[in-house]
Amino acid sequence: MANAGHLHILIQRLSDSVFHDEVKVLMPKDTYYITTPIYYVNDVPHVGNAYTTIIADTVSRYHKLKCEKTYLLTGTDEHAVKVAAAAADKGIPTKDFVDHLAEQFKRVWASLDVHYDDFIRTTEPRHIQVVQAIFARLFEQGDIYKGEYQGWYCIPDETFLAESELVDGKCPECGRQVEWVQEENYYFKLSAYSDRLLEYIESHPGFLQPEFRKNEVVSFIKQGLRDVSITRDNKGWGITVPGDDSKVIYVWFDALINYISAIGYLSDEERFNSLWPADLQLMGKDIFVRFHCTFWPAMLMALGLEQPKVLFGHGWWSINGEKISKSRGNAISPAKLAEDLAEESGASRDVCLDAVRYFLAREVTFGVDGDFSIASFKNRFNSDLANDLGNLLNRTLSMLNKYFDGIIPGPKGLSGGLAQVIAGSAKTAQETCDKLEFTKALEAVWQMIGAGNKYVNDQKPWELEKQGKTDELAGVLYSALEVARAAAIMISPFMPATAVEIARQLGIADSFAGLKWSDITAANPFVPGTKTQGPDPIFPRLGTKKKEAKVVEEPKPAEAPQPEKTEEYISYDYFSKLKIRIAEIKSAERVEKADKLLRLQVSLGDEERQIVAGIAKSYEPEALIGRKIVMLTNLEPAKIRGVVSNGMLLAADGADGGAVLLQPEADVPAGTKIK
Ligand code: ME8
Repeated sequence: MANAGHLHILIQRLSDSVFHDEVKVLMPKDTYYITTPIYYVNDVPHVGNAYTTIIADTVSRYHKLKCEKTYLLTGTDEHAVKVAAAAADKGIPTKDFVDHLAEQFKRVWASLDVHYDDFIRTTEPRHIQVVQAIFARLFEQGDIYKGEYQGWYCIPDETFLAESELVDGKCPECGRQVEWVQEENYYFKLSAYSDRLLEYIESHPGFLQPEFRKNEVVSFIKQGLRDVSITRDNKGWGITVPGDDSKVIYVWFDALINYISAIGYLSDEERFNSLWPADLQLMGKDIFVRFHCTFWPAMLMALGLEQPKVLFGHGWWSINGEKISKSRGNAISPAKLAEDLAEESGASRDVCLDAVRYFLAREVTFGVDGDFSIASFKNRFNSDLANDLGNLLNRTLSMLNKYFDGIIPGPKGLSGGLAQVIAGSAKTAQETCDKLEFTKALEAVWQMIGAGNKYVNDQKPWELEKQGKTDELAGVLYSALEVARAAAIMISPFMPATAVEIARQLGIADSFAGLKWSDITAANPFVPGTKTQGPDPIFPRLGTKKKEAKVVEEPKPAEAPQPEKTEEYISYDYFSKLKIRIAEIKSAERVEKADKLLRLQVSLGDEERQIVAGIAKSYEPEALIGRKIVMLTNLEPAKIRGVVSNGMLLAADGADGGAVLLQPEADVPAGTKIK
């Protein structure tokens, strides 16, 4: 261990080099700054971690839509004892292990359409340097001191615990075994901040949300705060104490600092000032009271920094009534859920992912606990998405096709009081989103969608057409289209891909990305003559896999005319998007436990692909090697029975219900285009 003089000099140097006490011109804060917890990299993310991150992404998108600059930070917490233990379990060097998992987290967030602005890893030098500098400074100013720690430590929760806090000798939070720790350690003087913390919380309503959790914090502080041991013996993993290599810094002291190290604290003053204080720090209730509402604010006070505007501790998801846990094998991955749903419903994977995002925001009041069950998820999919939102779009576009060749008439203005309905819904959705009341915001949007559907039912456009009331008919369809457009804007923070798909079908794809929240109520938003696309039902009802089955038109009372059976045409443009090529089969094998499926490796000349094809009943795998087939190459990759299929083999329906392969009449090389 370094001697005291040496330590003092080192600390002095670090502290001097990075602290700028005499702050010069302060740049104003101009960006809405949101953080998620940084997740432990002892495993891949599950629906719980995804929940916080998806909500953070939704909030960020919502503020962007309101034309605010936003900044979303997420990342990984890599120095925990349990992270090193998980690496050791797998026999992988800890650094390699965390590098791999950090990449996994990034991939998962990308697959969930989460757009973060920065991803901080606590093993990055930019973070380590700030943690050490802060340690040095707080040591120097007396907020950190050296002492002997004797007590308990819970590794899963990475928490120091007093004897009196244990329940039946176990961790009060997670109920697991604790380990006895007796070490000379450095302490943070948390006890000195009790009064200031209470005073701050009481004088800043809204600082800790939801309100009922604030009360928990207040009673926790009132029970009396003990100083926190903020180092552990150095066992080869963690940020070392500056000047004392025998110790590493306690993972929570290290981790909390990410919220400021990532945005330029001590390295880029201008950037830091444009972002701090954070507008919203999100986390689950597990790490709310002790860490984020007590330790973190006290650390900020010690550093003389402003407090975040809102610390929000949301509730806990269970799955089918059970705690989410790897050992129970119930840790749902939202991306996998979306893929399974896509396979089951025939909807696109992105839309199914949006359905998961929608469910998480809609099902449970933000702040309280919720239960995730596939049954309730499917229920919402069918009722809210397929029946309400999908139906409004499909029926309107379908009638527009039939009566007006798919061209938006206008400008028509809104009839049936729908202007007020849209304005009212936008107002409520905004007020509630601002208060993080997402269930209420989505309810307001769905009330508007319901009003749009009811309006179409009441106006009976099919009768107006029969009566030759073309102008009125145009007005009705126009109004319904405006409701669909307003819904697309309002849902875009929650369901970004779906919103874009609605915009595409409405023929407004080009302008959609530039729309703002205030455009929800723009007068006559459609350029007359706009050609709509589709309808291409976005949410096929579960249980009706075939997409073309669900253009749900008006309910048909006896007097309603039956829609004519017409061929559904597609434009050449649409067709030209299909990339069909000749492929050559290189290998073929049966897919386990799927008697109709073959896994094929095919060559497209310049690349190899794997596809899954339902031809096992008609062809023996061996007979296929070297055979040329026709393949749709730009179909979204999908997992079929757990096997990735990257393209689709095209075959004719055989008379016996089997498949008949298509073959070019003359030999053409693999990769040849078909048009
Ligand atoms: O605590 N329901 O990381 P962590 C809802 N590294 N949210 C859940 C959840 C569930 N069942 N399970 C997890 C850590 N979460 C520290 C944080 S921050 C400076 C350091 C979410 O990987 C929720 O946000 O254990 C919770 O707070 C977080 O994941 C815990 O992630």
